Amino acid sequence: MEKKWWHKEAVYQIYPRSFKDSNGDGIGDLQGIISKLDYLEKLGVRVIWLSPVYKSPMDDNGYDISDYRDIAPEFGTMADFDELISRAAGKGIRIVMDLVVNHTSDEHPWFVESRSSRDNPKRDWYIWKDPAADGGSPNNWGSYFTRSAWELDEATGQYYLHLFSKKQPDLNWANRQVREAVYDMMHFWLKKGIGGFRMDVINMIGKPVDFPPAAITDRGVAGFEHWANNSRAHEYLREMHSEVLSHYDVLTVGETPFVTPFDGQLYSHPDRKELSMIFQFEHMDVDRGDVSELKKPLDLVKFKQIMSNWQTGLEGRGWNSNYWSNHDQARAVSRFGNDREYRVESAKMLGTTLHMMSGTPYIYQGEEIGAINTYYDRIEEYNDLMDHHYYDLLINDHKMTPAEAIRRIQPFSRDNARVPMRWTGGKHNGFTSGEPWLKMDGPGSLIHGEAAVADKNSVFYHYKELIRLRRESEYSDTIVYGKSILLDSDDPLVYAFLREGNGQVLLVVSNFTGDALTRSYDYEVLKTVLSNYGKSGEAVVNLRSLWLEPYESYVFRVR
Ligand code: TEU
Ligand code: CA
Repeated sequence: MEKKWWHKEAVYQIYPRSFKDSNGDGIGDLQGIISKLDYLEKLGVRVIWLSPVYKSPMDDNGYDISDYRDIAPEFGTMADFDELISRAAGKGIRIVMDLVVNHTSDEHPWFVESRSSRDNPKRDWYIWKDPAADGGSPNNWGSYFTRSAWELDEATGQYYLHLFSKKQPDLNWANRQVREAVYDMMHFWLKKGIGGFRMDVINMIGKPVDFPPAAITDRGVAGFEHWANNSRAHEYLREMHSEVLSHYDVLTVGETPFVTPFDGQLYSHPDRKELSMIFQFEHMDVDRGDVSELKKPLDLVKFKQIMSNWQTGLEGRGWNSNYWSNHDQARAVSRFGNDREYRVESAKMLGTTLHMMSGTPYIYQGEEIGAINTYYDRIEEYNDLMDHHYYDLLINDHKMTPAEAIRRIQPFSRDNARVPMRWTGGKHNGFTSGEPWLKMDGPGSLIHGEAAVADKNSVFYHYKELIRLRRESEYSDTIVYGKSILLDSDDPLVYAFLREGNGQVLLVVSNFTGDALTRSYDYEVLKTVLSNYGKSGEAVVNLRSLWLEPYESYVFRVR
């Protein structure tokens, strides 16, 4: 496999609204990010993925864009953005932008024109259909944020498609002018020297020619068999690669719900010239069922099988991107670890497990200090439009009480990750001098950046070491390019795997429980490369009878 700069980096994701507010309006902004570059440099980060900062009515916090070539005033100006790029470059940090082009905002001038009349030249830039014979929606497709994916436009008597909110109409990628407008806009940002793009739901851009009804309606979002991974999405991505991406040395990561490792090969095999890597979602479903279900306990055997299938599935045939959390998911330590008795231990254990895998690891802001979930008791306190949609379904379709509904919203709410970053102790944790846009008090207030940086044993320094091990240690080559071999796949409590290559064998062992355990491995320890209990470097470990403390995790060099 040809080596790429992003193979050995970890990517740090910033959700700008919640990172750092510089002017007291309660909303994070670009100057706030600039003021924290030293912190990121200290962590060792060389790549930042910035969630959208473009001009937007903020119906979905920036994933609804009304001008692709301007910055949202609440985040700053284009001058602030240019300053961010150059200050980051000064520290060797690249900025990867979010590219949201499956849909625009309904306030984007393209859509305003498109909806103005049936014969407007931009009518075909979006997906307009006549009502069904009974006057209802053109088909039964569902949306992530509303019941139907179709919204009637009274003035022109047609429906438009929106796989997300009705303020996020889907672009018609079958129209060559749309694709050219997107490619031009990508060149605009790439010429500023950005490090690449994270592409929002990019596997949904290829819609079928005939818009058939959904047959699978008991899982996913009705219609996904037609609009997720349609062969046209691959066609457009290859065109985008040849017209835009091939001219730059950049990282591209597609966000792609409903994919298997085989889809992963199609999107990320270098010879196919589509993307560098994709975010898969299979492991995000292990503890999560239908909207009406409570959070399930983690089934570690299933979880390992999924991760391992991706590890081996893309070996030599693509590239993985690995994550436990992002701005749409709960906090990793609250979800897969134990955020009460073993917060620090389990946060480090999760970090070790992820960063020792093959593929580019992603760190979501706050994960590096072991930030935890924040639960609200009333739906009014939640900001996320998806929570409000789910609440409506739970109350009105599933006939639940408000208390029953909230119990289902709390563990998975996207607001868990969107609660602003905590930098210091005291009022609003140094995020803002004003009132934060999302309520941030609660037990999580005690966990903040200043405390983490001051404590040599904090999660922060563990992550710093994980980033260093991958990029610039004697184990780099094995961590980045070694083979992955899952051990004891049936073990429901411990996640153990080998990384082999470059004449080395690394053994990673992680206890996923709050109980002490012993396990046996048929290897001899040459060195303890990493421990989350402060035992790095010690050589006297007997793997025939390995004692593991609660959430204990090791990386050994073995033979
Ligand atoms: O997410 C798409 C998506 O699949 C999520 O909305 C999903 O429902 C969520 O992960 C819960 O599991 C992308 C963005 O990441 C998200 O923030 C946007 O809201 C969405 O697209 C629309 O642009
Ligand atoms: Ca601000």
